[in-house]
Amino acid sequence: MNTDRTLNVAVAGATGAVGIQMISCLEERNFPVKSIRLLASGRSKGRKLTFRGREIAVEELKETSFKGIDIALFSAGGGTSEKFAPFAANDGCIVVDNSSAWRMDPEVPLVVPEVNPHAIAQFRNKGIIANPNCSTIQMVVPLNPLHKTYGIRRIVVSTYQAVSGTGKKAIDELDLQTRAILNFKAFESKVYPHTIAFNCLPHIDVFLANGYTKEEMKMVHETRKILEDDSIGVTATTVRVPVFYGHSESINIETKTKAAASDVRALLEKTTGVKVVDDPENNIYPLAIDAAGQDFTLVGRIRDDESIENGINMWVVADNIRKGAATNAVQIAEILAKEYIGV
Ligand code: 25A
Ligand code: L14
Repeated sequence: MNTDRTLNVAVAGATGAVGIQMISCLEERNFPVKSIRLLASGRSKGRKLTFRGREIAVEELKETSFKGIDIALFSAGGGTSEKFAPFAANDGCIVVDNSSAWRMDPEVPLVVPEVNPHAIAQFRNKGIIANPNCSTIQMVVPLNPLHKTYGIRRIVVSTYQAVSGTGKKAIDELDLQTRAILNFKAFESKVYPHTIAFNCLPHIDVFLANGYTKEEMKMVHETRKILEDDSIGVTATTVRVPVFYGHSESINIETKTKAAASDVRALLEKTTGVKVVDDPENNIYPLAIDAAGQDFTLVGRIRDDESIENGINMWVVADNIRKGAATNAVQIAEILAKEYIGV
């Protein structure tokens, strides 16, 4: 039992799009921080970031950075997590990792607090807890109560993903390209293989041998792991769209027993973390620009799929940097602190 009731925290990848949001979430949610260590690559060493009104210098992430740290939030890319998370865990620090490096390791829990908080207990295996992919998180939050009540047989999902998922450099690329095109100026594509401004790219993360992208297969495997049911069929098409913040998803679900759209709406209205935004007569439905900056998963356009017996369609939107990454990681850290560390 920790009697002093505050923790030493580190953020690895602190200067990135998600890292900066993690720092804000720790502040906003009043996480019990005793000290905070901000880590990034050597490029950012000495840069100053603010936490609770105090300037803190960024340090270079090293194997020895985690001595005396209780919880570390990682968001510095898969390679960095793969290399450094074991050093942190070895020093007794619990890692909440936002990269894809550890998610499918059978010993590492993959957690969305509204769905499978009990899995956090498995942090004891490796000292690591994985934060799921942003597109998976916002999908399982509303689908979990449907699966529990009606049983989900199959999911067909298409995503419309914001550039902020790729990090800061992609936010800059969309901004620069949009301005260049509107001003008839020349521009380059450095982050994505094609122009993202005024375009849609059916390509997120790398292509795999089966013709799907890695992002699409993350949605398949991670959904089954979080809902703890390998029998659920999942097929995904993930698309990058010229939006800065907020991923949108068109989700088609086939259930085992009949779920009418009105039942689904009623169930989702009492689901934690979900806000039903569904009044089409008044042009009200979930929008990326409304989801950005808050933590709810917005669900609307809930309707029966009239082409099959037990089918439902919905449109689901969330802030990919907040609920899709930073907020979810801080929620996990809160449960760890309260229920496992005793703070
Ligand atoms: O490796 P992956 O898996 O392909 O991941 C690629 C990127 O995806 C983002 C994140 O980008 C990641 O680096 N990312 C990962 N998961 C994400 C998620 N779920 C996600 N984005 C959204 N949702 P990012 O730019 O937003 O953040 C990167 C952070 O990681 C730090 N970092 C990188 N390598 C590191 C490292 N920290 C420790 N050790 C390493 N080896 C990075 O710090 C940042 O905090 P930084 O100091 O490298 O970057 C500071 C700023 O410098 C700019 N920059 C980036 N690359 C270069 C660069 N400047 C010059 N040359 C470069 N090559 C950026 O603007 C950055 O903000
Ligand atoms: O967390 O949008 O696995 O480019 C890696 C790709 C996050 C989104 C992850 C993107 C994703 C990212």
